[in-house]
Amino acid sequence: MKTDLPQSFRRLEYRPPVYTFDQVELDIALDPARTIVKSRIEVLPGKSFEPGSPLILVGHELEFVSLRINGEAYRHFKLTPETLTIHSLPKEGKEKFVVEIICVCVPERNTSLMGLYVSNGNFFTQCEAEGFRKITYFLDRPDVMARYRVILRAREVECPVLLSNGNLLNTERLPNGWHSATWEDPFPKPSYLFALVAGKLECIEETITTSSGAKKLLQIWVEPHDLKKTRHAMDSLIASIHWDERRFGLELDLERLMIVAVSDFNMGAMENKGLNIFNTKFVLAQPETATDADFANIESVVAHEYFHNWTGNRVTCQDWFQLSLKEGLTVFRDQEFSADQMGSESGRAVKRIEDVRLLRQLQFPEDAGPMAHPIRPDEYQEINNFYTVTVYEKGSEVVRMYQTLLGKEGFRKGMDLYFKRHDGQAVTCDDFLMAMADANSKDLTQFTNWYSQAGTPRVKVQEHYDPTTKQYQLTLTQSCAPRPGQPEKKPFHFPLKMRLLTRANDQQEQLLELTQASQTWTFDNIAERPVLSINRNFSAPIQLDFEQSEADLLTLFSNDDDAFNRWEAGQKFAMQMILNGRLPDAQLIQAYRNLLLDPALDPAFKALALMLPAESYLYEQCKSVDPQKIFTARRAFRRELANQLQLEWTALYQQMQTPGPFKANGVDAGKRALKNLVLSMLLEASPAVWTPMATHQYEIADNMTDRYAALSALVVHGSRAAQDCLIDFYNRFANDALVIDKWFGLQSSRPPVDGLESTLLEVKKLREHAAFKLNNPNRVHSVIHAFCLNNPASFHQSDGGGYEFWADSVLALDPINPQVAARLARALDRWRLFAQPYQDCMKAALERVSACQTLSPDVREVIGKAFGS
Ligand code: B3K
Ligand code: ZN
Repeated sequence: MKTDLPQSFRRLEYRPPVYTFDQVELDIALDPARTIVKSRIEVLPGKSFEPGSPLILVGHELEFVSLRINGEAYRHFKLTPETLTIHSLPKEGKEKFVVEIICVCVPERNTSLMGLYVSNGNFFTQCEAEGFRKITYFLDRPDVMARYRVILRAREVECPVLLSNGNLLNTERLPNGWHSATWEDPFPKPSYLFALVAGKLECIEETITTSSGAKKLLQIWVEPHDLKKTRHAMDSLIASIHWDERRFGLELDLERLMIVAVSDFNMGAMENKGLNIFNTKFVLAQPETATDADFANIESVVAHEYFHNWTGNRVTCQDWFQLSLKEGLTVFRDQEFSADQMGSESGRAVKRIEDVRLLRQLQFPEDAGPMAHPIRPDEYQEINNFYTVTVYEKGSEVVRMYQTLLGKEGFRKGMDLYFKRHDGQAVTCDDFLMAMADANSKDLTQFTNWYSQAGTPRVKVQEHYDPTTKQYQLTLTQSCAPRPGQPEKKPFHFPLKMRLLTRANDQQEQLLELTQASQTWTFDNIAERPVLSINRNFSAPIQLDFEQSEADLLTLFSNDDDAFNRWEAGQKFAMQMILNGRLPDAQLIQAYRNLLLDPALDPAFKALALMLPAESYLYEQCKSVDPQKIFTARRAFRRELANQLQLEWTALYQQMQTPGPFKANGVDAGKRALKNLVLSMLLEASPAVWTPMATHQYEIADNMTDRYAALSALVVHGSRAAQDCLIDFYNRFANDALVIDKWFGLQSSRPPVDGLESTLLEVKKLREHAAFKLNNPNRVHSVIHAFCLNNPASFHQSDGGGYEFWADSVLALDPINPQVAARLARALDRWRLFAQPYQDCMKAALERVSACQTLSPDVREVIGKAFGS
């Protein structure tokens, strides 16, 4: 049979496993060219078992050596490139039997970074979602949970350190310079949580006491020269452990918890049981080499992986369609943790604003494009394509809505019941919803629509105030555009926080629950026309259609007691002006001035309030996008702001200095954020005066935040001084891969500057640079992804040059690393939204990629869907 159509997996086709595994023993002899994997698996009938069923194991790119059943060589099996099917099983498979398999894999040739691979001479694994099948034949699905005992063998000089999940049972010297370590994980786990690490690594360690009084060993393993950069990650880990005890009553269940850093890694980090593996980017930090943003990201990723120990590992997913069960929930938990770490209400608001900015910049476009999917998708071709901002960030918003609807205590009750019911199980999003509903005796049936419907819902706001009756009426009407495969939508259940702002200040915040297509609320005894503050703290992940007058927006921007909505009003005002090609007028400038001068506001909040909406978010407000027009309007708006507020900038640049030794805390970080935003405004307004100042800041900075910000401002403004500083920067940090990534990224992200050559030309040169490597995801991201996904005005050239570069890059990356290529392939998702000539140029580039006969399933799915809607 000819099957040209890519294979799709469907949620509703889920069947429980025919067989399941009890005890698994792995004996792995590590060799970069030929790793021998011996497995011994105790097999039992599973929920879908029928006598005589064959046992179908999956394997990928493995060399099969031998099979034994119950200790005997066995020949009733069939091998295909992806499966090992064992039939005629003893006793028709009704009783426990033991399968022993020997197979071989080749880590040094594995550039996909899934399964077992080599990085800088050390061995690492990545098994989520389906990487374990690249190590041995297995039931590689999350609903098969087994207990693992692992023997690792390697040459001692090359691999002095041998790590796997759980507890270390013993180590042994072996003949010929080999040695071994035996690890046992007491907790049953799915194969995606398996991990091993071996090589020349060193660690810092701490012993802590958890809430029950137990002592736990924490270790962070890195290459020896990076040891001095691990303190912040360790502090973040300890803080996360204590936070989870306090907030959710969840304690670390392991005797030892290890974090390992690796420089070749497809994503941020991975929560393998007891052995979290991290991209170096999310572990290593020192003030001289990492920015405040890096410090904050490390804190949140360390927390995220730690929190998975309960939400993901102890309770895992039945199948990959349920991914948001663990990811949405764990993102919510890490967001709450980071907010709590900020230490103040305004700090919390800053964190909330950052999270919402990200959602709008990345997730809203995804939800409106050809890859749109509900947080629990119904269909996928390649699961790796579904580790998306929708599953993660919108998933987190959905979890946040439970907390808004049920209150913090109600949410905690739901979490407690979830663990009481499902500890040790592989479950579904429905199970989570039922735990929340049952613990609070609340009917959440309608809430399931958040799991099944894609697209950002819109809520239209209509208000009417009657001065004679003193009544205020609010009508909210919801809608959600059709998405691929979902022509009609059922109404969502929204928690909408709102408050009527009056001069008498006599109205409280309220929570409205919008469940119908349209609903009206009447408020009595409102002495005069109020100003509506709605969707406070972004209580629901929606787009509001609300034609609020500029006067009302200004009132909110100046006075709203909800810090999020205060920020929001400024964004909305600026957005409307930019989209209409207007410059900030005197009243808006005055409002910005007041905000900048308000001593009660956090510097970090001010910095966010002065940041204009991202271009990608502006695109989503248009019917047909002219990227150059939007770029020009946004830049003009910013220039005007820069010019009009020069006096304030100059004063702030001084006031926001943080003298004395560098401190990575939130207060100082906020000051640096504002100071550096101000520096770039000053460079815009009077380059002659401020170029030397920026260069000076670059030179004397004792920390990466200030050094990088000054360099970035010089590069973005096309200052002559930028070139010398770039050379200096490279030479200073030539041995620090993560800093060199910044050097590349900075140049690839430069927006167009009049009189300078295009960033595209620069990026092509960077691709030829001796330090550029196509097989290192961080480096590729810093050059190619930064340009194609994060530099819209340079990427969207009217001659289509950016798209040509994109197509070349996708085709070059795909054979090396399909996941990295597929992520890049997403850069043209929204092609139909663009005006001509952009749209036709994008289509031509997509067609060129699509014509390649050997695309990976990852890229094939993304390109196929781009044409599909
Ligand atoms: N669970 C991992 C992501 C795995 C991605 C596989 N392609 C990281 C995380 O979300 O914590
Ligand atoms: Zn996660």
